[in-house]
Amino acid sequence: MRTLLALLSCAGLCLAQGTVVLTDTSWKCSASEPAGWADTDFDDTAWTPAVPVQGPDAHGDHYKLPNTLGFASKAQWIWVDATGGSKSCLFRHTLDVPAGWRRAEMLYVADDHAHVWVNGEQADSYETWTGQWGHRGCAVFLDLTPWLREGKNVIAVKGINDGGPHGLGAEIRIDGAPMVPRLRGGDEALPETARKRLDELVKLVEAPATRDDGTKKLIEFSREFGLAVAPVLDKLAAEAADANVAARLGQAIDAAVPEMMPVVPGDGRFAYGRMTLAVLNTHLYADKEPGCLFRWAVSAQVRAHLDPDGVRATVLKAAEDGTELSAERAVRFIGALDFEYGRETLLEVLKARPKTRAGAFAAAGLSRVGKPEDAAALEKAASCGFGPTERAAKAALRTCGK
Ligand SMILES: [Ca+2]
Repeated sequence: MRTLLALLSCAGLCLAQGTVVLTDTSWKCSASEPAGWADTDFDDTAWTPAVPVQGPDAHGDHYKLPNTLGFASKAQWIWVDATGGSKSCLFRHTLDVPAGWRRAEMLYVADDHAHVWVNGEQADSYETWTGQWGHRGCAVFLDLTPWLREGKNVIAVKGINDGGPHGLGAEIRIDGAPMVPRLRGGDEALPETARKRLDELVKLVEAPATRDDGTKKLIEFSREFGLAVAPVLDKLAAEAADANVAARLGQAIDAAVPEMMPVVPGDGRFAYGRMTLAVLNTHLYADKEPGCLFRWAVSAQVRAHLDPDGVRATVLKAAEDGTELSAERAVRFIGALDFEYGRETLLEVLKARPKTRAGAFAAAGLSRVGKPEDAAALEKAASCGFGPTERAAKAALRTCGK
């Protein structure tokens, strides 16, 4: 109990650092792919240290790793060789997870693709073409709680380069400061003027008076509120019957992009961190993005602060009625959002789909926001027969003080 109190006290009073793993020369690499290479007990002593590489940095500050991760991370782009002679690269990193751990997060990005295994189980994939490259926070947020265990763990990643720049970048935190800053109102709340403009924006997106008027205003708003509305603009542009409207939209978006892509350090909050429910819906039901893009998580959190009922209804619908993929994405949103009122949704998904990835991520989410009264559902999930859910449920039970 004393340990628990100390942990809680530290979490509340300071930014606990916990265990932090960054991509750097401590990772091991191989250009060839031996059998069993992602397994925990694979012998990687002959593998070489990862080589820090330039990655896509030459394309501009927007592509630098801190910008793609969304904060001033000290992680480095790494690969098996400096020149990128190898089209694919296997990475391994061994880490010790302390007893009683409760939360584990990974934020990662790759040029061009990555597949992530934890202790031999595939946990996630990253697709560069749906990664919103060059946008602050375009990395994917992966909750590692369903896969980690106390003691020795191995994170294994297969990076694939389609050509040109190459690299993998990641930051992992065990019981560290949450990667998504939590909104609590007060000083962090958006000003009333911004709230009014957001309401106006939502109306424009959902029912513009005329397409031309609506799109013009959307462009103005997009400059102010950032990239969260860009997909809506793209959609409108694609649908515009009037080719001139589409052309003007395209030009306007191109002109606005440099303004809308804040580069780290900038201010502490993502300037594009606003979204509409329509955009959130589009993302939840997208059929390509496998993970939870970090910038969308931040955007959704800001939106959730403004419109908790709207976000809850939108995410809950995807979690309950969607496909396995949309359910997983919805749950991963709630987990990344770290907002307490998502707790009931997580519980519902955990009960309805315990033996799925969505269920595993739901249990993981409860490791952040769970309460003692969740213990019965979590105890049931902790012996459901699906390893990822069982492990995450046990971590959540520790959060709940059980
Ligand atoms: Ca590339």
